[in-house]
Amino acid sequence: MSKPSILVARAIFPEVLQSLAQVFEVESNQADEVWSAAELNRRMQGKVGALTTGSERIDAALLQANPQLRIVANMAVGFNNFDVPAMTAAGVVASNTPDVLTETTADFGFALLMATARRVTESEHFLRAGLWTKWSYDMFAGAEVHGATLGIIGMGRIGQGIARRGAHGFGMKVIYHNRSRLSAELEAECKATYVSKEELLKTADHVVLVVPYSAESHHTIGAAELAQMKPSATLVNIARGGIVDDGALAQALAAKQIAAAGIDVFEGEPSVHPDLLKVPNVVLTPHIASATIQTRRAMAQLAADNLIGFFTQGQAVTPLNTVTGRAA
Ligand code: 8YV
Repeated sequence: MSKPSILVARAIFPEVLQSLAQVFEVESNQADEVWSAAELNRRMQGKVGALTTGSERIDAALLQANPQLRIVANMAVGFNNFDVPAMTAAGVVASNTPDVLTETTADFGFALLMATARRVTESEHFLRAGLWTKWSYDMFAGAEVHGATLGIIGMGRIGQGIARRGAHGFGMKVIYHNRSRLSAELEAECKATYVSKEELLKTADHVVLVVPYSAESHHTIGAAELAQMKPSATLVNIARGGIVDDGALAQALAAKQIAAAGIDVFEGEPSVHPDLLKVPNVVLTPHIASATIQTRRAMAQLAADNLIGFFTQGQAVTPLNTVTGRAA
C-alpha cells in the first residue's frame, strides 16, 4: 500500500523528518524562505497532511483548493495562522504544540525582562563602541527587578511560568489580567492577584504580554495604554506581533513615556517597524522565545506525532478542534 503524502512547509530537524518518512511520502521545504500563499497552495495539492511552523496561513481558500487535506499540524503553540472555524467546517483537523515549550518560553520572557530592566544590550553596544572610558554613579542605571511589581497580561501556561519565576525566584509582587480568573489554587501557587487591565498598567513596574493573538487582542497595548503606564515601567512582548502597536511603542520609548521595552515578536515580522530600530531603550530579538534545541526538537516531534497519530491511530495527540474528518 502506498504511503499517504504530506507536506512539511519549513526545514525541520532531519531526525523528525526521518520519523515522518517511515509513515509518509514527505515533500519538505528545504529552502530558507517561507513559501508564498500561492506556492503553499501549489505544493499542498495531493497532500493529505501538512506540518506548518506558525507562519503559513491555512484559510478557507486553501482548504477549498485542497479537498484531500485532512490535518494540519502547527509546530507552535500559537495558531493565529490557522482559520480554525474554517478548518472545522471543512472537516480538517488542526493541532498545535502546547506544554513542550512552556518553561523555555517563560525562561526567555524572564531573560528579556531582565535584559530590558537592566539595560543589558544598550550597555553592551556602548562598550563595543569603545565609549566606556570612566565610571559614573548612574551609568546605565536600570530598574529594580527583585521586589518590583510584575504585571502579566495573559495568564495561560506561559504566563503562569513567568509568574512563578517572578514570585518565587525574585520576590516580586505579581498581578495579572486575563479573560478569566485562575482557580484559587493556581493563584496561590503563582502568588498572583487578579486586577483589571487598567490597574495593572497603572501599577506594574514591569508589564509582560503573553496573550494569544486574535482580533480581540489586536493592539492590546497602543498609545492609550502606554500613556497609562508609569514613566519608570518596562514592557515585554513575547506573545505575538500585533498585540502591541509597534509604531505607538516606538513613539512612547522615544518620548520616555515608558522607560524601556523588550520585544521578541513584531507586526509583519520578520520586518521590524523602522522607528523601533531607531530607539536605544528597546531590546529587540527575532522571535526566539522557544529557541533551544531541546524545545524546538520537542515541538517538531510533537507536530510530527500529531500527523502520525492521526493517520495510524485515527487521533491527533494535541488537536485544537473536533472533526469527524474528511473521507479517506
Ligand atoms: C515558534 C511560537 O518559534 O509556539 C509559538 O507560538 O511563537 C514559537 O514558539 C514559532 O511559531 C515557530 O514555530
